[in-house]
Amino acid sequence: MADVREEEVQLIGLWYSPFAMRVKLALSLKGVEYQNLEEQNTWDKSELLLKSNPIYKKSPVLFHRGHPVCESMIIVQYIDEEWRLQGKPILPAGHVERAEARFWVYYVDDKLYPSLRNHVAATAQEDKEKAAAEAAAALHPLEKAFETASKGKPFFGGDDIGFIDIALGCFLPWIRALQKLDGIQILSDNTFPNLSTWAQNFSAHDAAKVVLPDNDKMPEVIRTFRALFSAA
Ligand SMILES: N[C@@H](CCC(=O)N[C@@H](CS)C(=O)NCC(=O)O)C(=O)O
Repeated sequence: MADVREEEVQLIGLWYSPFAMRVKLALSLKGVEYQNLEEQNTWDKSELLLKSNPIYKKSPVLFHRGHPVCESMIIVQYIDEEWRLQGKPILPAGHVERAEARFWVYYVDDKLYPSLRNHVAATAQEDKEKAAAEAAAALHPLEKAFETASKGKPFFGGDDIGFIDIALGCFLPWIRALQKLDGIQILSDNTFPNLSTWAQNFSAHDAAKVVLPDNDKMPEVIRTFRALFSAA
């Protein structure tokens, strides 16, 4: 079992996990060094993961001074609070804007993520198209929300990546891989002009470039998931 070291920041995650990417991105934005404790895969869970997130048994888990913090966007908030004097704030300054940002992050996980998960699990063409249409439908309110949150700036967070950017942006590698594999557009330029430009800005950001996996490696992950699902 990997050692949890009191003096260090450590992260249990998976390189292809959008949830682990969120935490890595927040740590990168704050300039926090950490030790990556890579899980083998989604199913063969390490003893440390089971012990440190006994309720959900899911990664990512962040250890700070030996203390485990679970749930990706709760971890991002923890990072923003703990390293508030480093980098720019991730959550907006005003409590109304903070509540709005938290609402959209909840929405991303509640509405967009399930349709992407269904798309990954789909093997029949009809199911793929249905899941892609559901994912696109979930993006529509975000296209509008971008205008309000960004106020004409490049990110939901304004001039820099913020809370909503982190939550949504870390699904981009999965969206791009699904589009490439199945040839069905989810985030099309015509339908989502704001989000398409935002996606380019997000992917070109230095912190995101360090954290987001190579686009070429992602389709293979989806093929592996699909092979496992159909075998089950
Ligand atoms: N809501 C969780 C989701 C985390 C999650 O689904 N993690 C996946 C890895 S991508 C996992 O550990 N899956 C194992 C399982 O579902 O049993 C978060 O935001 O951290």
